[in-house]
Amino acid sequence: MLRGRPYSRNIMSLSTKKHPQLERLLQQAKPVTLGQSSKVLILSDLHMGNGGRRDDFRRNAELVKAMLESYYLPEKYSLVLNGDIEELFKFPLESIVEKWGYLYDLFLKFERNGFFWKTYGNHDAELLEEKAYPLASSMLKSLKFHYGDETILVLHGHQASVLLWETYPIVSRSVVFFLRYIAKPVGIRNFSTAYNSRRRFAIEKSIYEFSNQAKIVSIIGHTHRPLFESLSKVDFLNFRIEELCRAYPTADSEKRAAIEKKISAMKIELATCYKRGKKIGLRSGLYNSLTIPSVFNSGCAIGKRGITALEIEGNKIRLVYWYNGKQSRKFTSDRDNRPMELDSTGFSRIVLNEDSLDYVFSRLHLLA
Ligand SMILES: [Mn+2]
Repeated sequence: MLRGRPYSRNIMSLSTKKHPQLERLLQQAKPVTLGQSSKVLILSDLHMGNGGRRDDFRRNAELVKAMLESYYLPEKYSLVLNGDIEELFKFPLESIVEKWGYLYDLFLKFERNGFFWKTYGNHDAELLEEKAYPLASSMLKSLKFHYGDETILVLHGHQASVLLWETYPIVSRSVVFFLRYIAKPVGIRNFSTAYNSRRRFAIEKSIYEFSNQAKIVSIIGHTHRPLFESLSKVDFLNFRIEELCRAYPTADSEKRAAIEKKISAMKIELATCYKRGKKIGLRSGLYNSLTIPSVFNSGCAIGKRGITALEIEGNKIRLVYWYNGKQSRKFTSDRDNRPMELDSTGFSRIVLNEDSLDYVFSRLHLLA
């Protein structure tokens, strides 16, 4: 009668072996317990260079300094830098430390709020072994937050790549050589960050599958594409428009007007996303029908218009966007969130999306 059981268990054990490297990163991750009053900022992909023209970080350096120094540090946040903080494919470490040394001091100050950790990415993998590196004592391969009985794995995400040079430090060293000494003089621009949408999608999909199997939430960076509850901006807009259309028939006239306004704003936003489709990697369809909210991505800190980041505050998780309010257009959020201006800096923060971790894990356990 029970004949079916061992068979299905076999299938299970086969499928967990599909991602041995991710499994190892989960097992060996540094454990950190989160409490109801914990506050954590997760930032990734700063790609700091030497401050010159080819340094993609340069344009947002002031913003990063201001948000860390005047907001997250006094607000008592701990800090996780989730990989690709230095751009070692293009610049030697010494030139980066020389230019951005004051930021290293600032990062380390977050230890007094609780903790400061830095995971390695493919562009800064060398630093795992580098003893003379200013942040050496904070370097990790991955870390895991314990939230009650639940686990949130924080890793850069390149480990899910099938490309050897993105995954293994030894292979990447020859790539570093290629990029620094050959690609640079010849003028191949952004060779290393030219992620096409198929590759991004493959990485997101592996981490999505793995997280669902392990019944954990993963927080990644690497692809530079923000994800909240496994949804990209395009997915999110589609879902929200769908929800609003459903709410419309039963709404009163005042609410209907509000819904109409929201939908037309989101349609414009969506059209803009499709127009920029190639660049942002439109590929979607991680899911058959139901979305399991198991993957979050902090995006990156080298955006032309601003920076995305993830915040955990007690039982809440948020995707936030920081930008220069004097230069960028006013940012609209469907959630009626007002931007918060940071004193007189001209920089603003807006919450793009927020949910409770209890909701996230309930949904994960019900659906995965
Ligand atoms: Mn990366």
